[in-house]
Amino acid sequence: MTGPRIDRWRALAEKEVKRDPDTLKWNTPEGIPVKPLYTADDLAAVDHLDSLPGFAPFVRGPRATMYAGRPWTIRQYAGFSTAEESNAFYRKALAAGQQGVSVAFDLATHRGYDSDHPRVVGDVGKAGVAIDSVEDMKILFEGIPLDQISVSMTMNGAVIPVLANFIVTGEEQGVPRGKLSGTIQNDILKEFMVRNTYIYPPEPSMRIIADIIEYTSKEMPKFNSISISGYHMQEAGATLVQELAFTLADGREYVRAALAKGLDVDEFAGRLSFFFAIGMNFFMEAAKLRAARLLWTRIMQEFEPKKPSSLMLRTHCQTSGVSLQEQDPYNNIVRTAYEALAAALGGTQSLHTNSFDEAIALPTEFSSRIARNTQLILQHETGVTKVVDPLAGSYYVESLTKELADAAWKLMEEVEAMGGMTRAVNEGLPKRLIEEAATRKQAAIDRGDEVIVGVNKYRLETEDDIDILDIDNKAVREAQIARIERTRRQRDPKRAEETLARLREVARSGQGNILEAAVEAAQARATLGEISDAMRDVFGDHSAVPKVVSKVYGPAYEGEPEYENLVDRLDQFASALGSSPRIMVAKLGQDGHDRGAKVIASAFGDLGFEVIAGPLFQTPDEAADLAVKSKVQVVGMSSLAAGHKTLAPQLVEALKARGADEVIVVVGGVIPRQDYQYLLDHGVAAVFGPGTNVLDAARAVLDLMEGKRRN
Ligand code: DCA
Repeated sequence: MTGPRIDRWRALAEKEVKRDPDTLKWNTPEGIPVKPLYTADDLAAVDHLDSLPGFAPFVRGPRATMYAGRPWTIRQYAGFSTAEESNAFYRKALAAGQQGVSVAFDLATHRGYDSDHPRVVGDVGKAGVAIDSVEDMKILFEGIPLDQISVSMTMNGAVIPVLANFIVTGEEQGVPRGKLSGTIQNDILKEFMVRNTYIYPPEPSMRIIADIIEYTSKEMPKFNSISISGYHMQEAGATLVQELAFTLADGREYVRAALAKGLDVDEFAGRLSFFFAIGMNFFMEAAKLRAARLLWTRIMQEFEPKKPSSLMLRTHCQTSGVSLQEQDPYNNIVRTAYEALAAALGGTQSLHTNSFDEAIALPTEFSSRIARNTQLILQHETGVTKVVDPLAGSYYVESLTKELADAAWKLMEEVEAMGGMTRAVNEGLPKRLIEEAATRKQAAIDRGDEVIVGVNKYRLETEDDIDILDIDNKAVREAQIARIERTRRQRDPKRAEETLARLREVARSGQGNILEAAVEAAQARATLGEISDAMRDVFGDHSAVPKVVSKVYGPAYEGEPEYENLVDRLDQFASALGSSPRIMVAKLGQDGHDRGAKVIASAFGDLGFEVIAGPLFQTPDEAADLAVKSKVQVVGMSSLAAGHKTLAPQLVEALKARGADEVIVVVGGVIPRQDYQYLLDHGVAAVFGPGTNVLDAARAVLDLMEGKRRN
């Protein structure tokens, strides 16, 4: 708005705050300047304003009536160690108002290992359900009619055996594959960027995706072949512009891969789906979903589909895991509720709301109930479902929608200039940009520029313990092994071997469909590990070289005495030592979440440590070998997936066995306070739980090193 009215507002605003109102502008982490006031003038440049829901470009929603016609699906993501326990949980949740199932698998399953594999001793049953064969899958869905309840499965690495097992389970339940509804995540590009539960290198991984799209488009018309996911990018620290741009660019790449198989775009485009995170920047998150639909239509128009549904972006959303805090954890209920509201106002098709204890462990029955009820209350009590896209026309939200769309489009153009997303991922561009954003965010939190209630401000003097779920990983593993053995004993070994040989051949020759071959192997009771290995024989394993960004954390602290003092202390310690102190940041087991490890490695490097970034998926013995070879004083083990009680003591023992008792072991990440003493009793020198300020951690590590040198 120009002219005398806005001048009068400026004068009044200046009087109120006693400074230029332009100083009230807030620059979001995306670099989008947010003004204190938006007016009708801000809409002048917005050209999507007169669209309607149900019509391209779908800014206002993919359906004409949206929630007024049918509310979003309440779809809680869960998996508890064993198929029996998970099944009981799903059945109870469905009876209590949940509307779809969403399966979380354990880390061993994700990475294509059977529960009896020696590399996964600490991982079986952690962070989800262990599935070794059709026998487990049948128990998982017992009493859940697969022709009525849609099932989403978060699986990317071992996507072929898991989907094959699901199809065979349906068949054996009497539900033909054509009637199965649901979604498989099947999004490998983001695994290479942030989540790391990949198995094979990028090229064969892209073939697997194209084969799944081909198979489901022909055989399973009600099944969504992929869930193109930005969620894990935001969790790893991406800004919303990065999340939007890289997710849609991934989508474009998958469309190209399917077209390269000779499919017609209208055969499969309507069954592509998306998955976004919803964090705490309330209006920006709602605007992000609107911008995503706008941009997806623009992208899909390039492929000239005939069906309107091919231009439509449909998405699942999950409230943000990283916004959950260990400190004062009931605050998480409030955070999740606001995030859920943003997802609804943005027009999501399906939603998971996190349980308040998920920052530290798998949810309990109590915390799951609150999470589910958060959505039920939103749907039944608040009235938000009664009107389609209620934020439409808001000066602020419409401006944000456009700004986000423009910024994301610009980043997508960069990716296109590199030759598309597979190339960009191979060259490490998205990973680097996301890691820089994550490190910048950590510095902003550590400095207190970004306030987190109960963590870096308004912290409680004492925290009460909350009840958390503890998994007896050993018992779960033993039970799984017994069942695998039984399955192997009871199957026709010749048939299992023949189907695996056929799968190997389809993988090798490039002729035929990999999923089709795997379905036969699953029918013959080949296990998940055997099916994965048949493809490993042909495709090999992907291994990434860990890279750490530098000079992002340090510059954010330029000139701050607290930071400079620590740098000086480290400098003095290095002089006394004769070299920079060396720390190895280790990731053990099949837990691929490495945001925390990367941020620590980057910040410690800027402070003056020499940092050795260990590769992902090491065993304790491999990590100890690398620590000894690298002559480190400290190993910092980062754990986000509950394997710490098994893996940390094994690491301590492995170091001892190599005569490296003097190496200090510290553990950081998602460690419940209840476990601290156990770790300290087993040779760990310090534990840094969620919300630890990085400078505090560095100071503590330096104290430990100085103590060791004095003794
Ligand atoms: N009026 C009439 N019908 C409607 C309306 C409406 N207002 N809104 C939705 N529907 C229909 C849909 O067309 C759909 O039927 P169809 O499959 O035959 O087309 C059905 O109701 C279900 O609605 P939909 O919006 O597709 O919701 P979901 O089945 O829950 O699917 C989706 C959501 C995002 C597409 C899916 O990929 C999904 O569930 N993802 C979850 C991923 C996940 O859980 N990840 C875990 C991390």
